[in-house]
Amino acid sequence: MQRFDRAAFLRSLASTAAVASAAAPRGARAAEERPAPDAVAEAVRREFVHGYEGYKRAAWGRDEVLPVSGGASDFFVPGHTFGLSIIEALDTLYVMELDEDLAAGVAWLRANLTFDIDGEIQVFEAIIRMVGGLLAGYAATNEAFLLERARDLADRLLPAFARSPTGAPFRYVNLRTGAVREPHSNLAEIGSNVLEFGELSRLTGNPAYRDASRAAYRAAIDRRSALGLLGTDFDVETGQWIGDVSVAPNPPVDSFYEYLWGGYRLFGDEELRGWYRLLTDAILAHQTDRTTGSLWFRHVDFRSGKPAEQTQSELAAFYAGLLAKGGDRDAGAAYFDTWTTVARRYRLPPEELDYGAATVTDPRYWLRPEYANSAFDLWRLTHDDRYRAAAYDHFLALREHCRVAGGYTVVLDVRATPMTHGDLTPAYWFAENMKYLYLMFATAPRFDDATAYLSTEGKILRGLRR
Ligand code: DMJ
Repeated sequence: MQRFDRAAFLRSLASTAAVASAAAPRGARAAEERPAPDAVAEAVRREFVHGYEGYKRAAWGRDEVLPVSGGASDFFVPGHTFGLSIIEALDTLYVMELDEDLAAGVAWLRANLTFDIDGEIQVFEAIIRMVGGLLAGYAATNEAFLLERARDLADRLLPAFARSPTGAPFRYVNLRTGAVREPHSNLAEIGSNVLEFGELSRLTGNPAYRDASRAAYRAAIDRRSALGLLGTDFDVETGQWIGDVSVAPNPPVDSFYEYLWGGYRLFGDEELRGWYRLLTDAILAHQTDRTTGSLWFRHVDFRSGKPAEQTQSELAAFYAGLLAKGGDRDAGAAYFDTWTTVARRYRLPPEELDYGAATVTDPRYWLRPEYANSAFDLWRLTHDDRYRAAAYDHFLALREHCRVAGGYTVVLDVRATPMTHGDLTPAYWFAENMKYLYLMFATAPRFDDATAYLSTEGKILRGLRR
């Protein structure tokens, strides 16, 4: 395997970071031009409440609200709701001290939430959103039934792992029968579960959940190329990669790496740390692209390293924070600068760009949290005011372009003025965007910054104070 020359990489990065910072327009409101941190936190909290009130009015108990039309939609199983937005909101309500709403949400879940449904569910989304949300809700409230429902759901998801010859999970499972479907999966769906399953194993004393996660990781990582890179899509029945490209850190890979690092941080698992380092070094060695003067991550053939597409998804913006958490702080800062330049140019970061051609390939802004997530991670690590400045600008842009009378909605085209609206508050908005922004500015006595660890869906799995 080719050795990664970390020193040379860091030297090249120093010049990239300088270019990116110089290129980034000033414009960000410095500390003295912004309201005091507590006032910013209060403004963010007000906007979260505005969104949650919209959900309560139009869609209470349904998975997601359509804030423009006043309708509602199901996320997992057509015709069945899990109250997903409530589950996603639990720990946000707790840290923001919205206790009446938290109590009402817990009461709704106690009365209505069941997973004994003859319906198929997407394993990955169920784990990060619902197992994680229920565990964070349990951490916030100590309500035993929330842990019990998380365990019940995880038990119904386990056949997706157990019935796979490789250990990497099938994508869908029937909650009642355990029937599995769709072996063609991808890294994010295979490897974004160790935080929720590990925590569940710790809380219940049953190692089955954590063991399933580690087997899934092994199935993919054992099949890495000689360069130390992984593919993107994977057949969980045959153990073969589908296609030749590594799109990391873009989806559908993204949180695969986030969970390797998180599994080490949460459970002290050194093997996960070793894998994280090995695979991250390969990405830094073979996928970084500084041809535009900013730091991007290029798609490559994972066996040969041959460069492919230069598209970049907004979902990859989380990687700035992950790199910094994992010890590559300069690379994380440079990648965050890249996304700040994008955010300032378009006001909100578009869903996808071709950075080589300097074009927007998908102009939507789907209320994505990844840019705020990285600002939050970098702020927690560095306490450098530039991250608060970027976060505050982002908050103002969100409020200006996504706020509607019924809450917060997705944007169809960030290039239009005014921006054209869709009609959805994705449930993750209640878990992520406003929580990251709030915690960057708030005193938040219920959040222990020193010990806190958040999942890819923004669930505070550790570090809530009761
Ligand atoms: C969220 O569900 C999570 O952040 C996930 O890891 C990636 N995508 C969405 C939001 O964009």
